[in-house]
Amino acid sequence: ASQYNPAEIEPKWQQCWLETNADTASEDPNRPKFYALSMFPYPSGNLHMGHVRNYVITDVMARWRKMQGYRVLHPMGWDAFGLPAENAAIDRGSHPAQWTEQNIQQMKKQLQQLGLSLDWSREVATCSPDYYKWTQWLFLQFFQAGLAYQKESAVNWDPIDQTVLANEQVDGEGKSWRSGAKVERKLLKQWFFKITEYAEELLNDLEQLPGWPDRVKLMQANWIGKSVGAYLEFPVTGRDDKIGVFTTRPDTVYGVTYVVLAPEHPLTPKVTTAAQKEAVEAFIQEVSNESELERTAEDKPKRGIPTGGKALNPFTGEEIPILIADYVLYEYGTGAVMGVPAHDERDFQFATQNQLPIQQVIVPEGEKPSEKLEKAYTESGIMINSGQFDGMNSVEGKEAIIQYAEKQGWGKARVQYRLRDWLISRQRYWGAPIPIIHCPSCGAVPVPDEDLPVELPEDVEFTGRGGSPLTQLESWLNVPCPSCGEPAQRETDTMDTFIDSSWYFLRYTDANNPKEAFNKEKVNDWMPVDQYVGGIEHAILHLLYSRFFTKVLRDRGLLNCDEPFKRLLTQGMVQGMTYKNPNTGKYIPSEEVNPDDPKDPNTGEPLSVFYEKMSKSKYNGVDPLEVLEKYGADTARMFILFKAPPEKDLEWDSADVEGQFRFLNKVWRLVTDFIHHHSVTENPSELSKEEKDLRRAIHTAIQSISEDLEGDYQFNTAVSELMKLNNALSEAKCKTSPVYQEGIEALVKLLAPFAPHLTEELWHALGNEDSVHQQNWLEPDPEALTVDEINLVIQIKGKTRGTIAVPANASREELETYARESDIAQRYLDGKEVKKVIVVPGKLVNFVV
Ligand code: ANZ
Ligand code: ZN
Repeated sequence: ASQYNPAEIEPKWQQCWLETNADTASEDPNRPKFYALSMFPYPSGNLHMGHVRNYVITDVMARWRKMQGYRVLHPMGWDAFGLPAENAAIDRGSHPAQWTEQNIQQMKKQLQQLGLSLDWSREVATCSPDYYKWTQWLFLQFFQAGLAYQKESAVNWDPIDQTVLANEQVDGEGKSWRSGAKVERKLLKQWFFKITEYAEELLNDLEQLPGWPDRVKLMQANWIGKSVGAYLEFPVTGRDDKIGVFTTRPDTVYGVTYVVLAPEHPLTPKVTTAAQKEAVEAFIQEVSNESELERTAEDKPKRGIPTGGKALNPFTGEEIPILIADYVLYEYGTGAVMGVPAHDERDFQFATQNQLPIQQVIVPEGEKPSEKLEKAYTESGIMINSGQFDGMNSVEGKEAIIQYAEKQGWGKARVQYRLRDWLISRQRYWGAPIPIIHCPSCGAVPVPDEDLPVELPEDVEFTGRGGSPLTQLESWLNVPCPSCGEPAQRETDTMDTFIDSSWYFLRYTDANNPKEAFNKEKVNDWMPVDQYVGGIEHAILHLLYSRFFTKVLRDRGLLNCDEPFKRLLTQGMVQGMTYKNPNTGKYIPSEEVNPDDPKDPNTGEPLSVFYEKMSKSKYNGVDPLEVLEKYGADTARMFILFKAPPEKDLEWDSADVEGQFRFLNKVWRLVTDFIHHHSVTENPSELSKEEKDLRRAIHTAIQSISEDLEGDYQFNTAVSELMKLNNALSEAKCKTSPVYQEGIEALVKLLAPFAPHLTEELWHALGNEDSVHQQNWLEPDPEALTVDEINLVIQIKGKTRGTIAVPANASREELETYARESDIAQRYLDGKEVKKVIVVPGKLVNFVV
């Protein structure tokens, strides 16, 4: 028999599947649908192992569901707008479109080498005008719904990339996620999407998602950040203004000893006295360059100064000072807080530093107020020093204070979300232009539908300075106003690429429609996505934005579903063996290290060896192409699936890759041996014990593998079951029995979603003309699973003396008789008096003597 040669069979079948459109989604209305989706890649140029793992996982699901009789939609595309293309243009002078297109072609070829059952007829690239025409059209849907608006706002400005960054693109140290530059604050007119209008639904509907990891749902809930409390007003002494605050602890309002405004608050200059003016202005200047994170860092001293102004606490009738401080954020709540140092840690710290009075109004149940508080008491308790509310439990006090405030006209109940509106403007070229024309008389006018797409002009220069090249291209910029015809100017901002990826899964359902973003029937037919697979790094933003889009489009009548992704799997990371010099902190490439005695080649110091997420800077990456070349796609797939459950991290291990290659070779030999050497004899009327045992092994494999896939996609245990089945077949004696043939065919079919090329080749070698991937998934035969004999353990005084084979359905009495009459019992009992017999059906009989 010939050798297993993946280099020969893999390209052959890939070509065949492509030519026969084997993976085009069926639209047969009689089949249930299954929409399997991988997060689409950014076309950086090369696939990495993380991509490979992601797509292989989704592919097994797609192939398996198809065998189960589903019509499967399994598409792929490119998240193709974004900074790297533009940076490459600046560095190398290549146009972003060209750079992107080249990368797409290269990565597409690599994807095809993996044997993924993708429907390429639905391929999308977000940078193509056929796609972004609809991104722009959707923007206008938001605009018409009042969900897209412009606002002057302090933004995160990246001084290197010369662009605005979303809050999420600024890391914990206030640096740009991409350029690493220290982010500055700058005032600019920006476009926003009103995601806050959907905050409540985005939070509540997480409950509709039992198929999502709890961790992801928690991250989303925290991001939305719902707080329940009150809005209370403090009149400014000597003015008509009132300072409104948001508080989660209205029950502490009698303990308010000052109020604090964010320095940027519009009331700041109004309440500031002449004596404090200079100091206040200097302070505002200082704070303006601090990032939000710096301002709120817990371990940092809270800085602030008095404005000289005073306000009235309407509850106590006391006059209290108004201060400004950096820890109060203008963008959250009302941008002002009531200071309760006795019961809030930040306020305690601030009051202590600034010699502000501390007034206790809550004590733990059964305790007296302390002489001097050492730290803030932040729990609930009994209200004191609180007028008519004294003695009340503070939990009930919250409600009572809100009611009282409402009656007096001092405030009301309020729910506050941490979520902010989504800043979508980017001062960049390589994105979808925002389809708006600014007219001096009409304001922001939408580009009429028939003029979409607003195409990116090609004749621009990429200098890397001064923001977007679009602002410099007069011929593109100047257009007549669509409404009044007078000279007007195009919006030069492009959209955040997260917008492109917030609806690509909808476009796949009708990817080639030139007239609509997607047809309503088609989108409703395929949506929601049944299984989404991707990295945990998208747990918050991409998923939240996609959920938001889905809800807005539902409310616009464009589709029916509430949630886009029914089930979500966040696959674990692929980690590589990493060598690091613990003294210098330097990572050492593995080629330079002797694995048996890892030492720094430069200094001779011993290295630490561990697994870490693969990355270029750590020299611990494994290039997928090298693995494909050496072993083929099927081995790479098998290793990835076998090595760890999909949601867990995976440690790359070449010995285990080798192991999977050997396993596939065994399958190859087993099946080709069968084809060449064993002709199957007539069907016997009754199966021998051999045959029955083998049949049980076959159907146990069918049952276990189906369960592994059906439950939580436990591919690793499914592969173990496949190995067991392979062993059972190679050890079987009845190689000319029809049962053996059944087993060989079952092995090929069960292995098909995992190793699609090898199984296709073997399936054809077995004499079949159709594809193994079009076969029906197997059902276990309950009759084959029944065991007709079990091994019964015989014990004397609890000590195991041996086992005997007995019918599986024997009764207690029969079991006892079989045991008594067995040679083992005869030998050990040897006439002794049996005091008691313990029978555990299915397991053992114990004689107590
Ligand atoms: C008085 C008070 C007393 C507060 C107390 C807490 C404990 P979350 O849960 O995050 O919503 N706060 C309100 N707006 C703020 C802003 N713009 N910048 C900084 N802090 C702000 O927290 C709400 C609490 O954070 C509010 O309740 C307010 O302090 C503060 F014993 O009011 B609290
Ligand atoms: Zn006009």
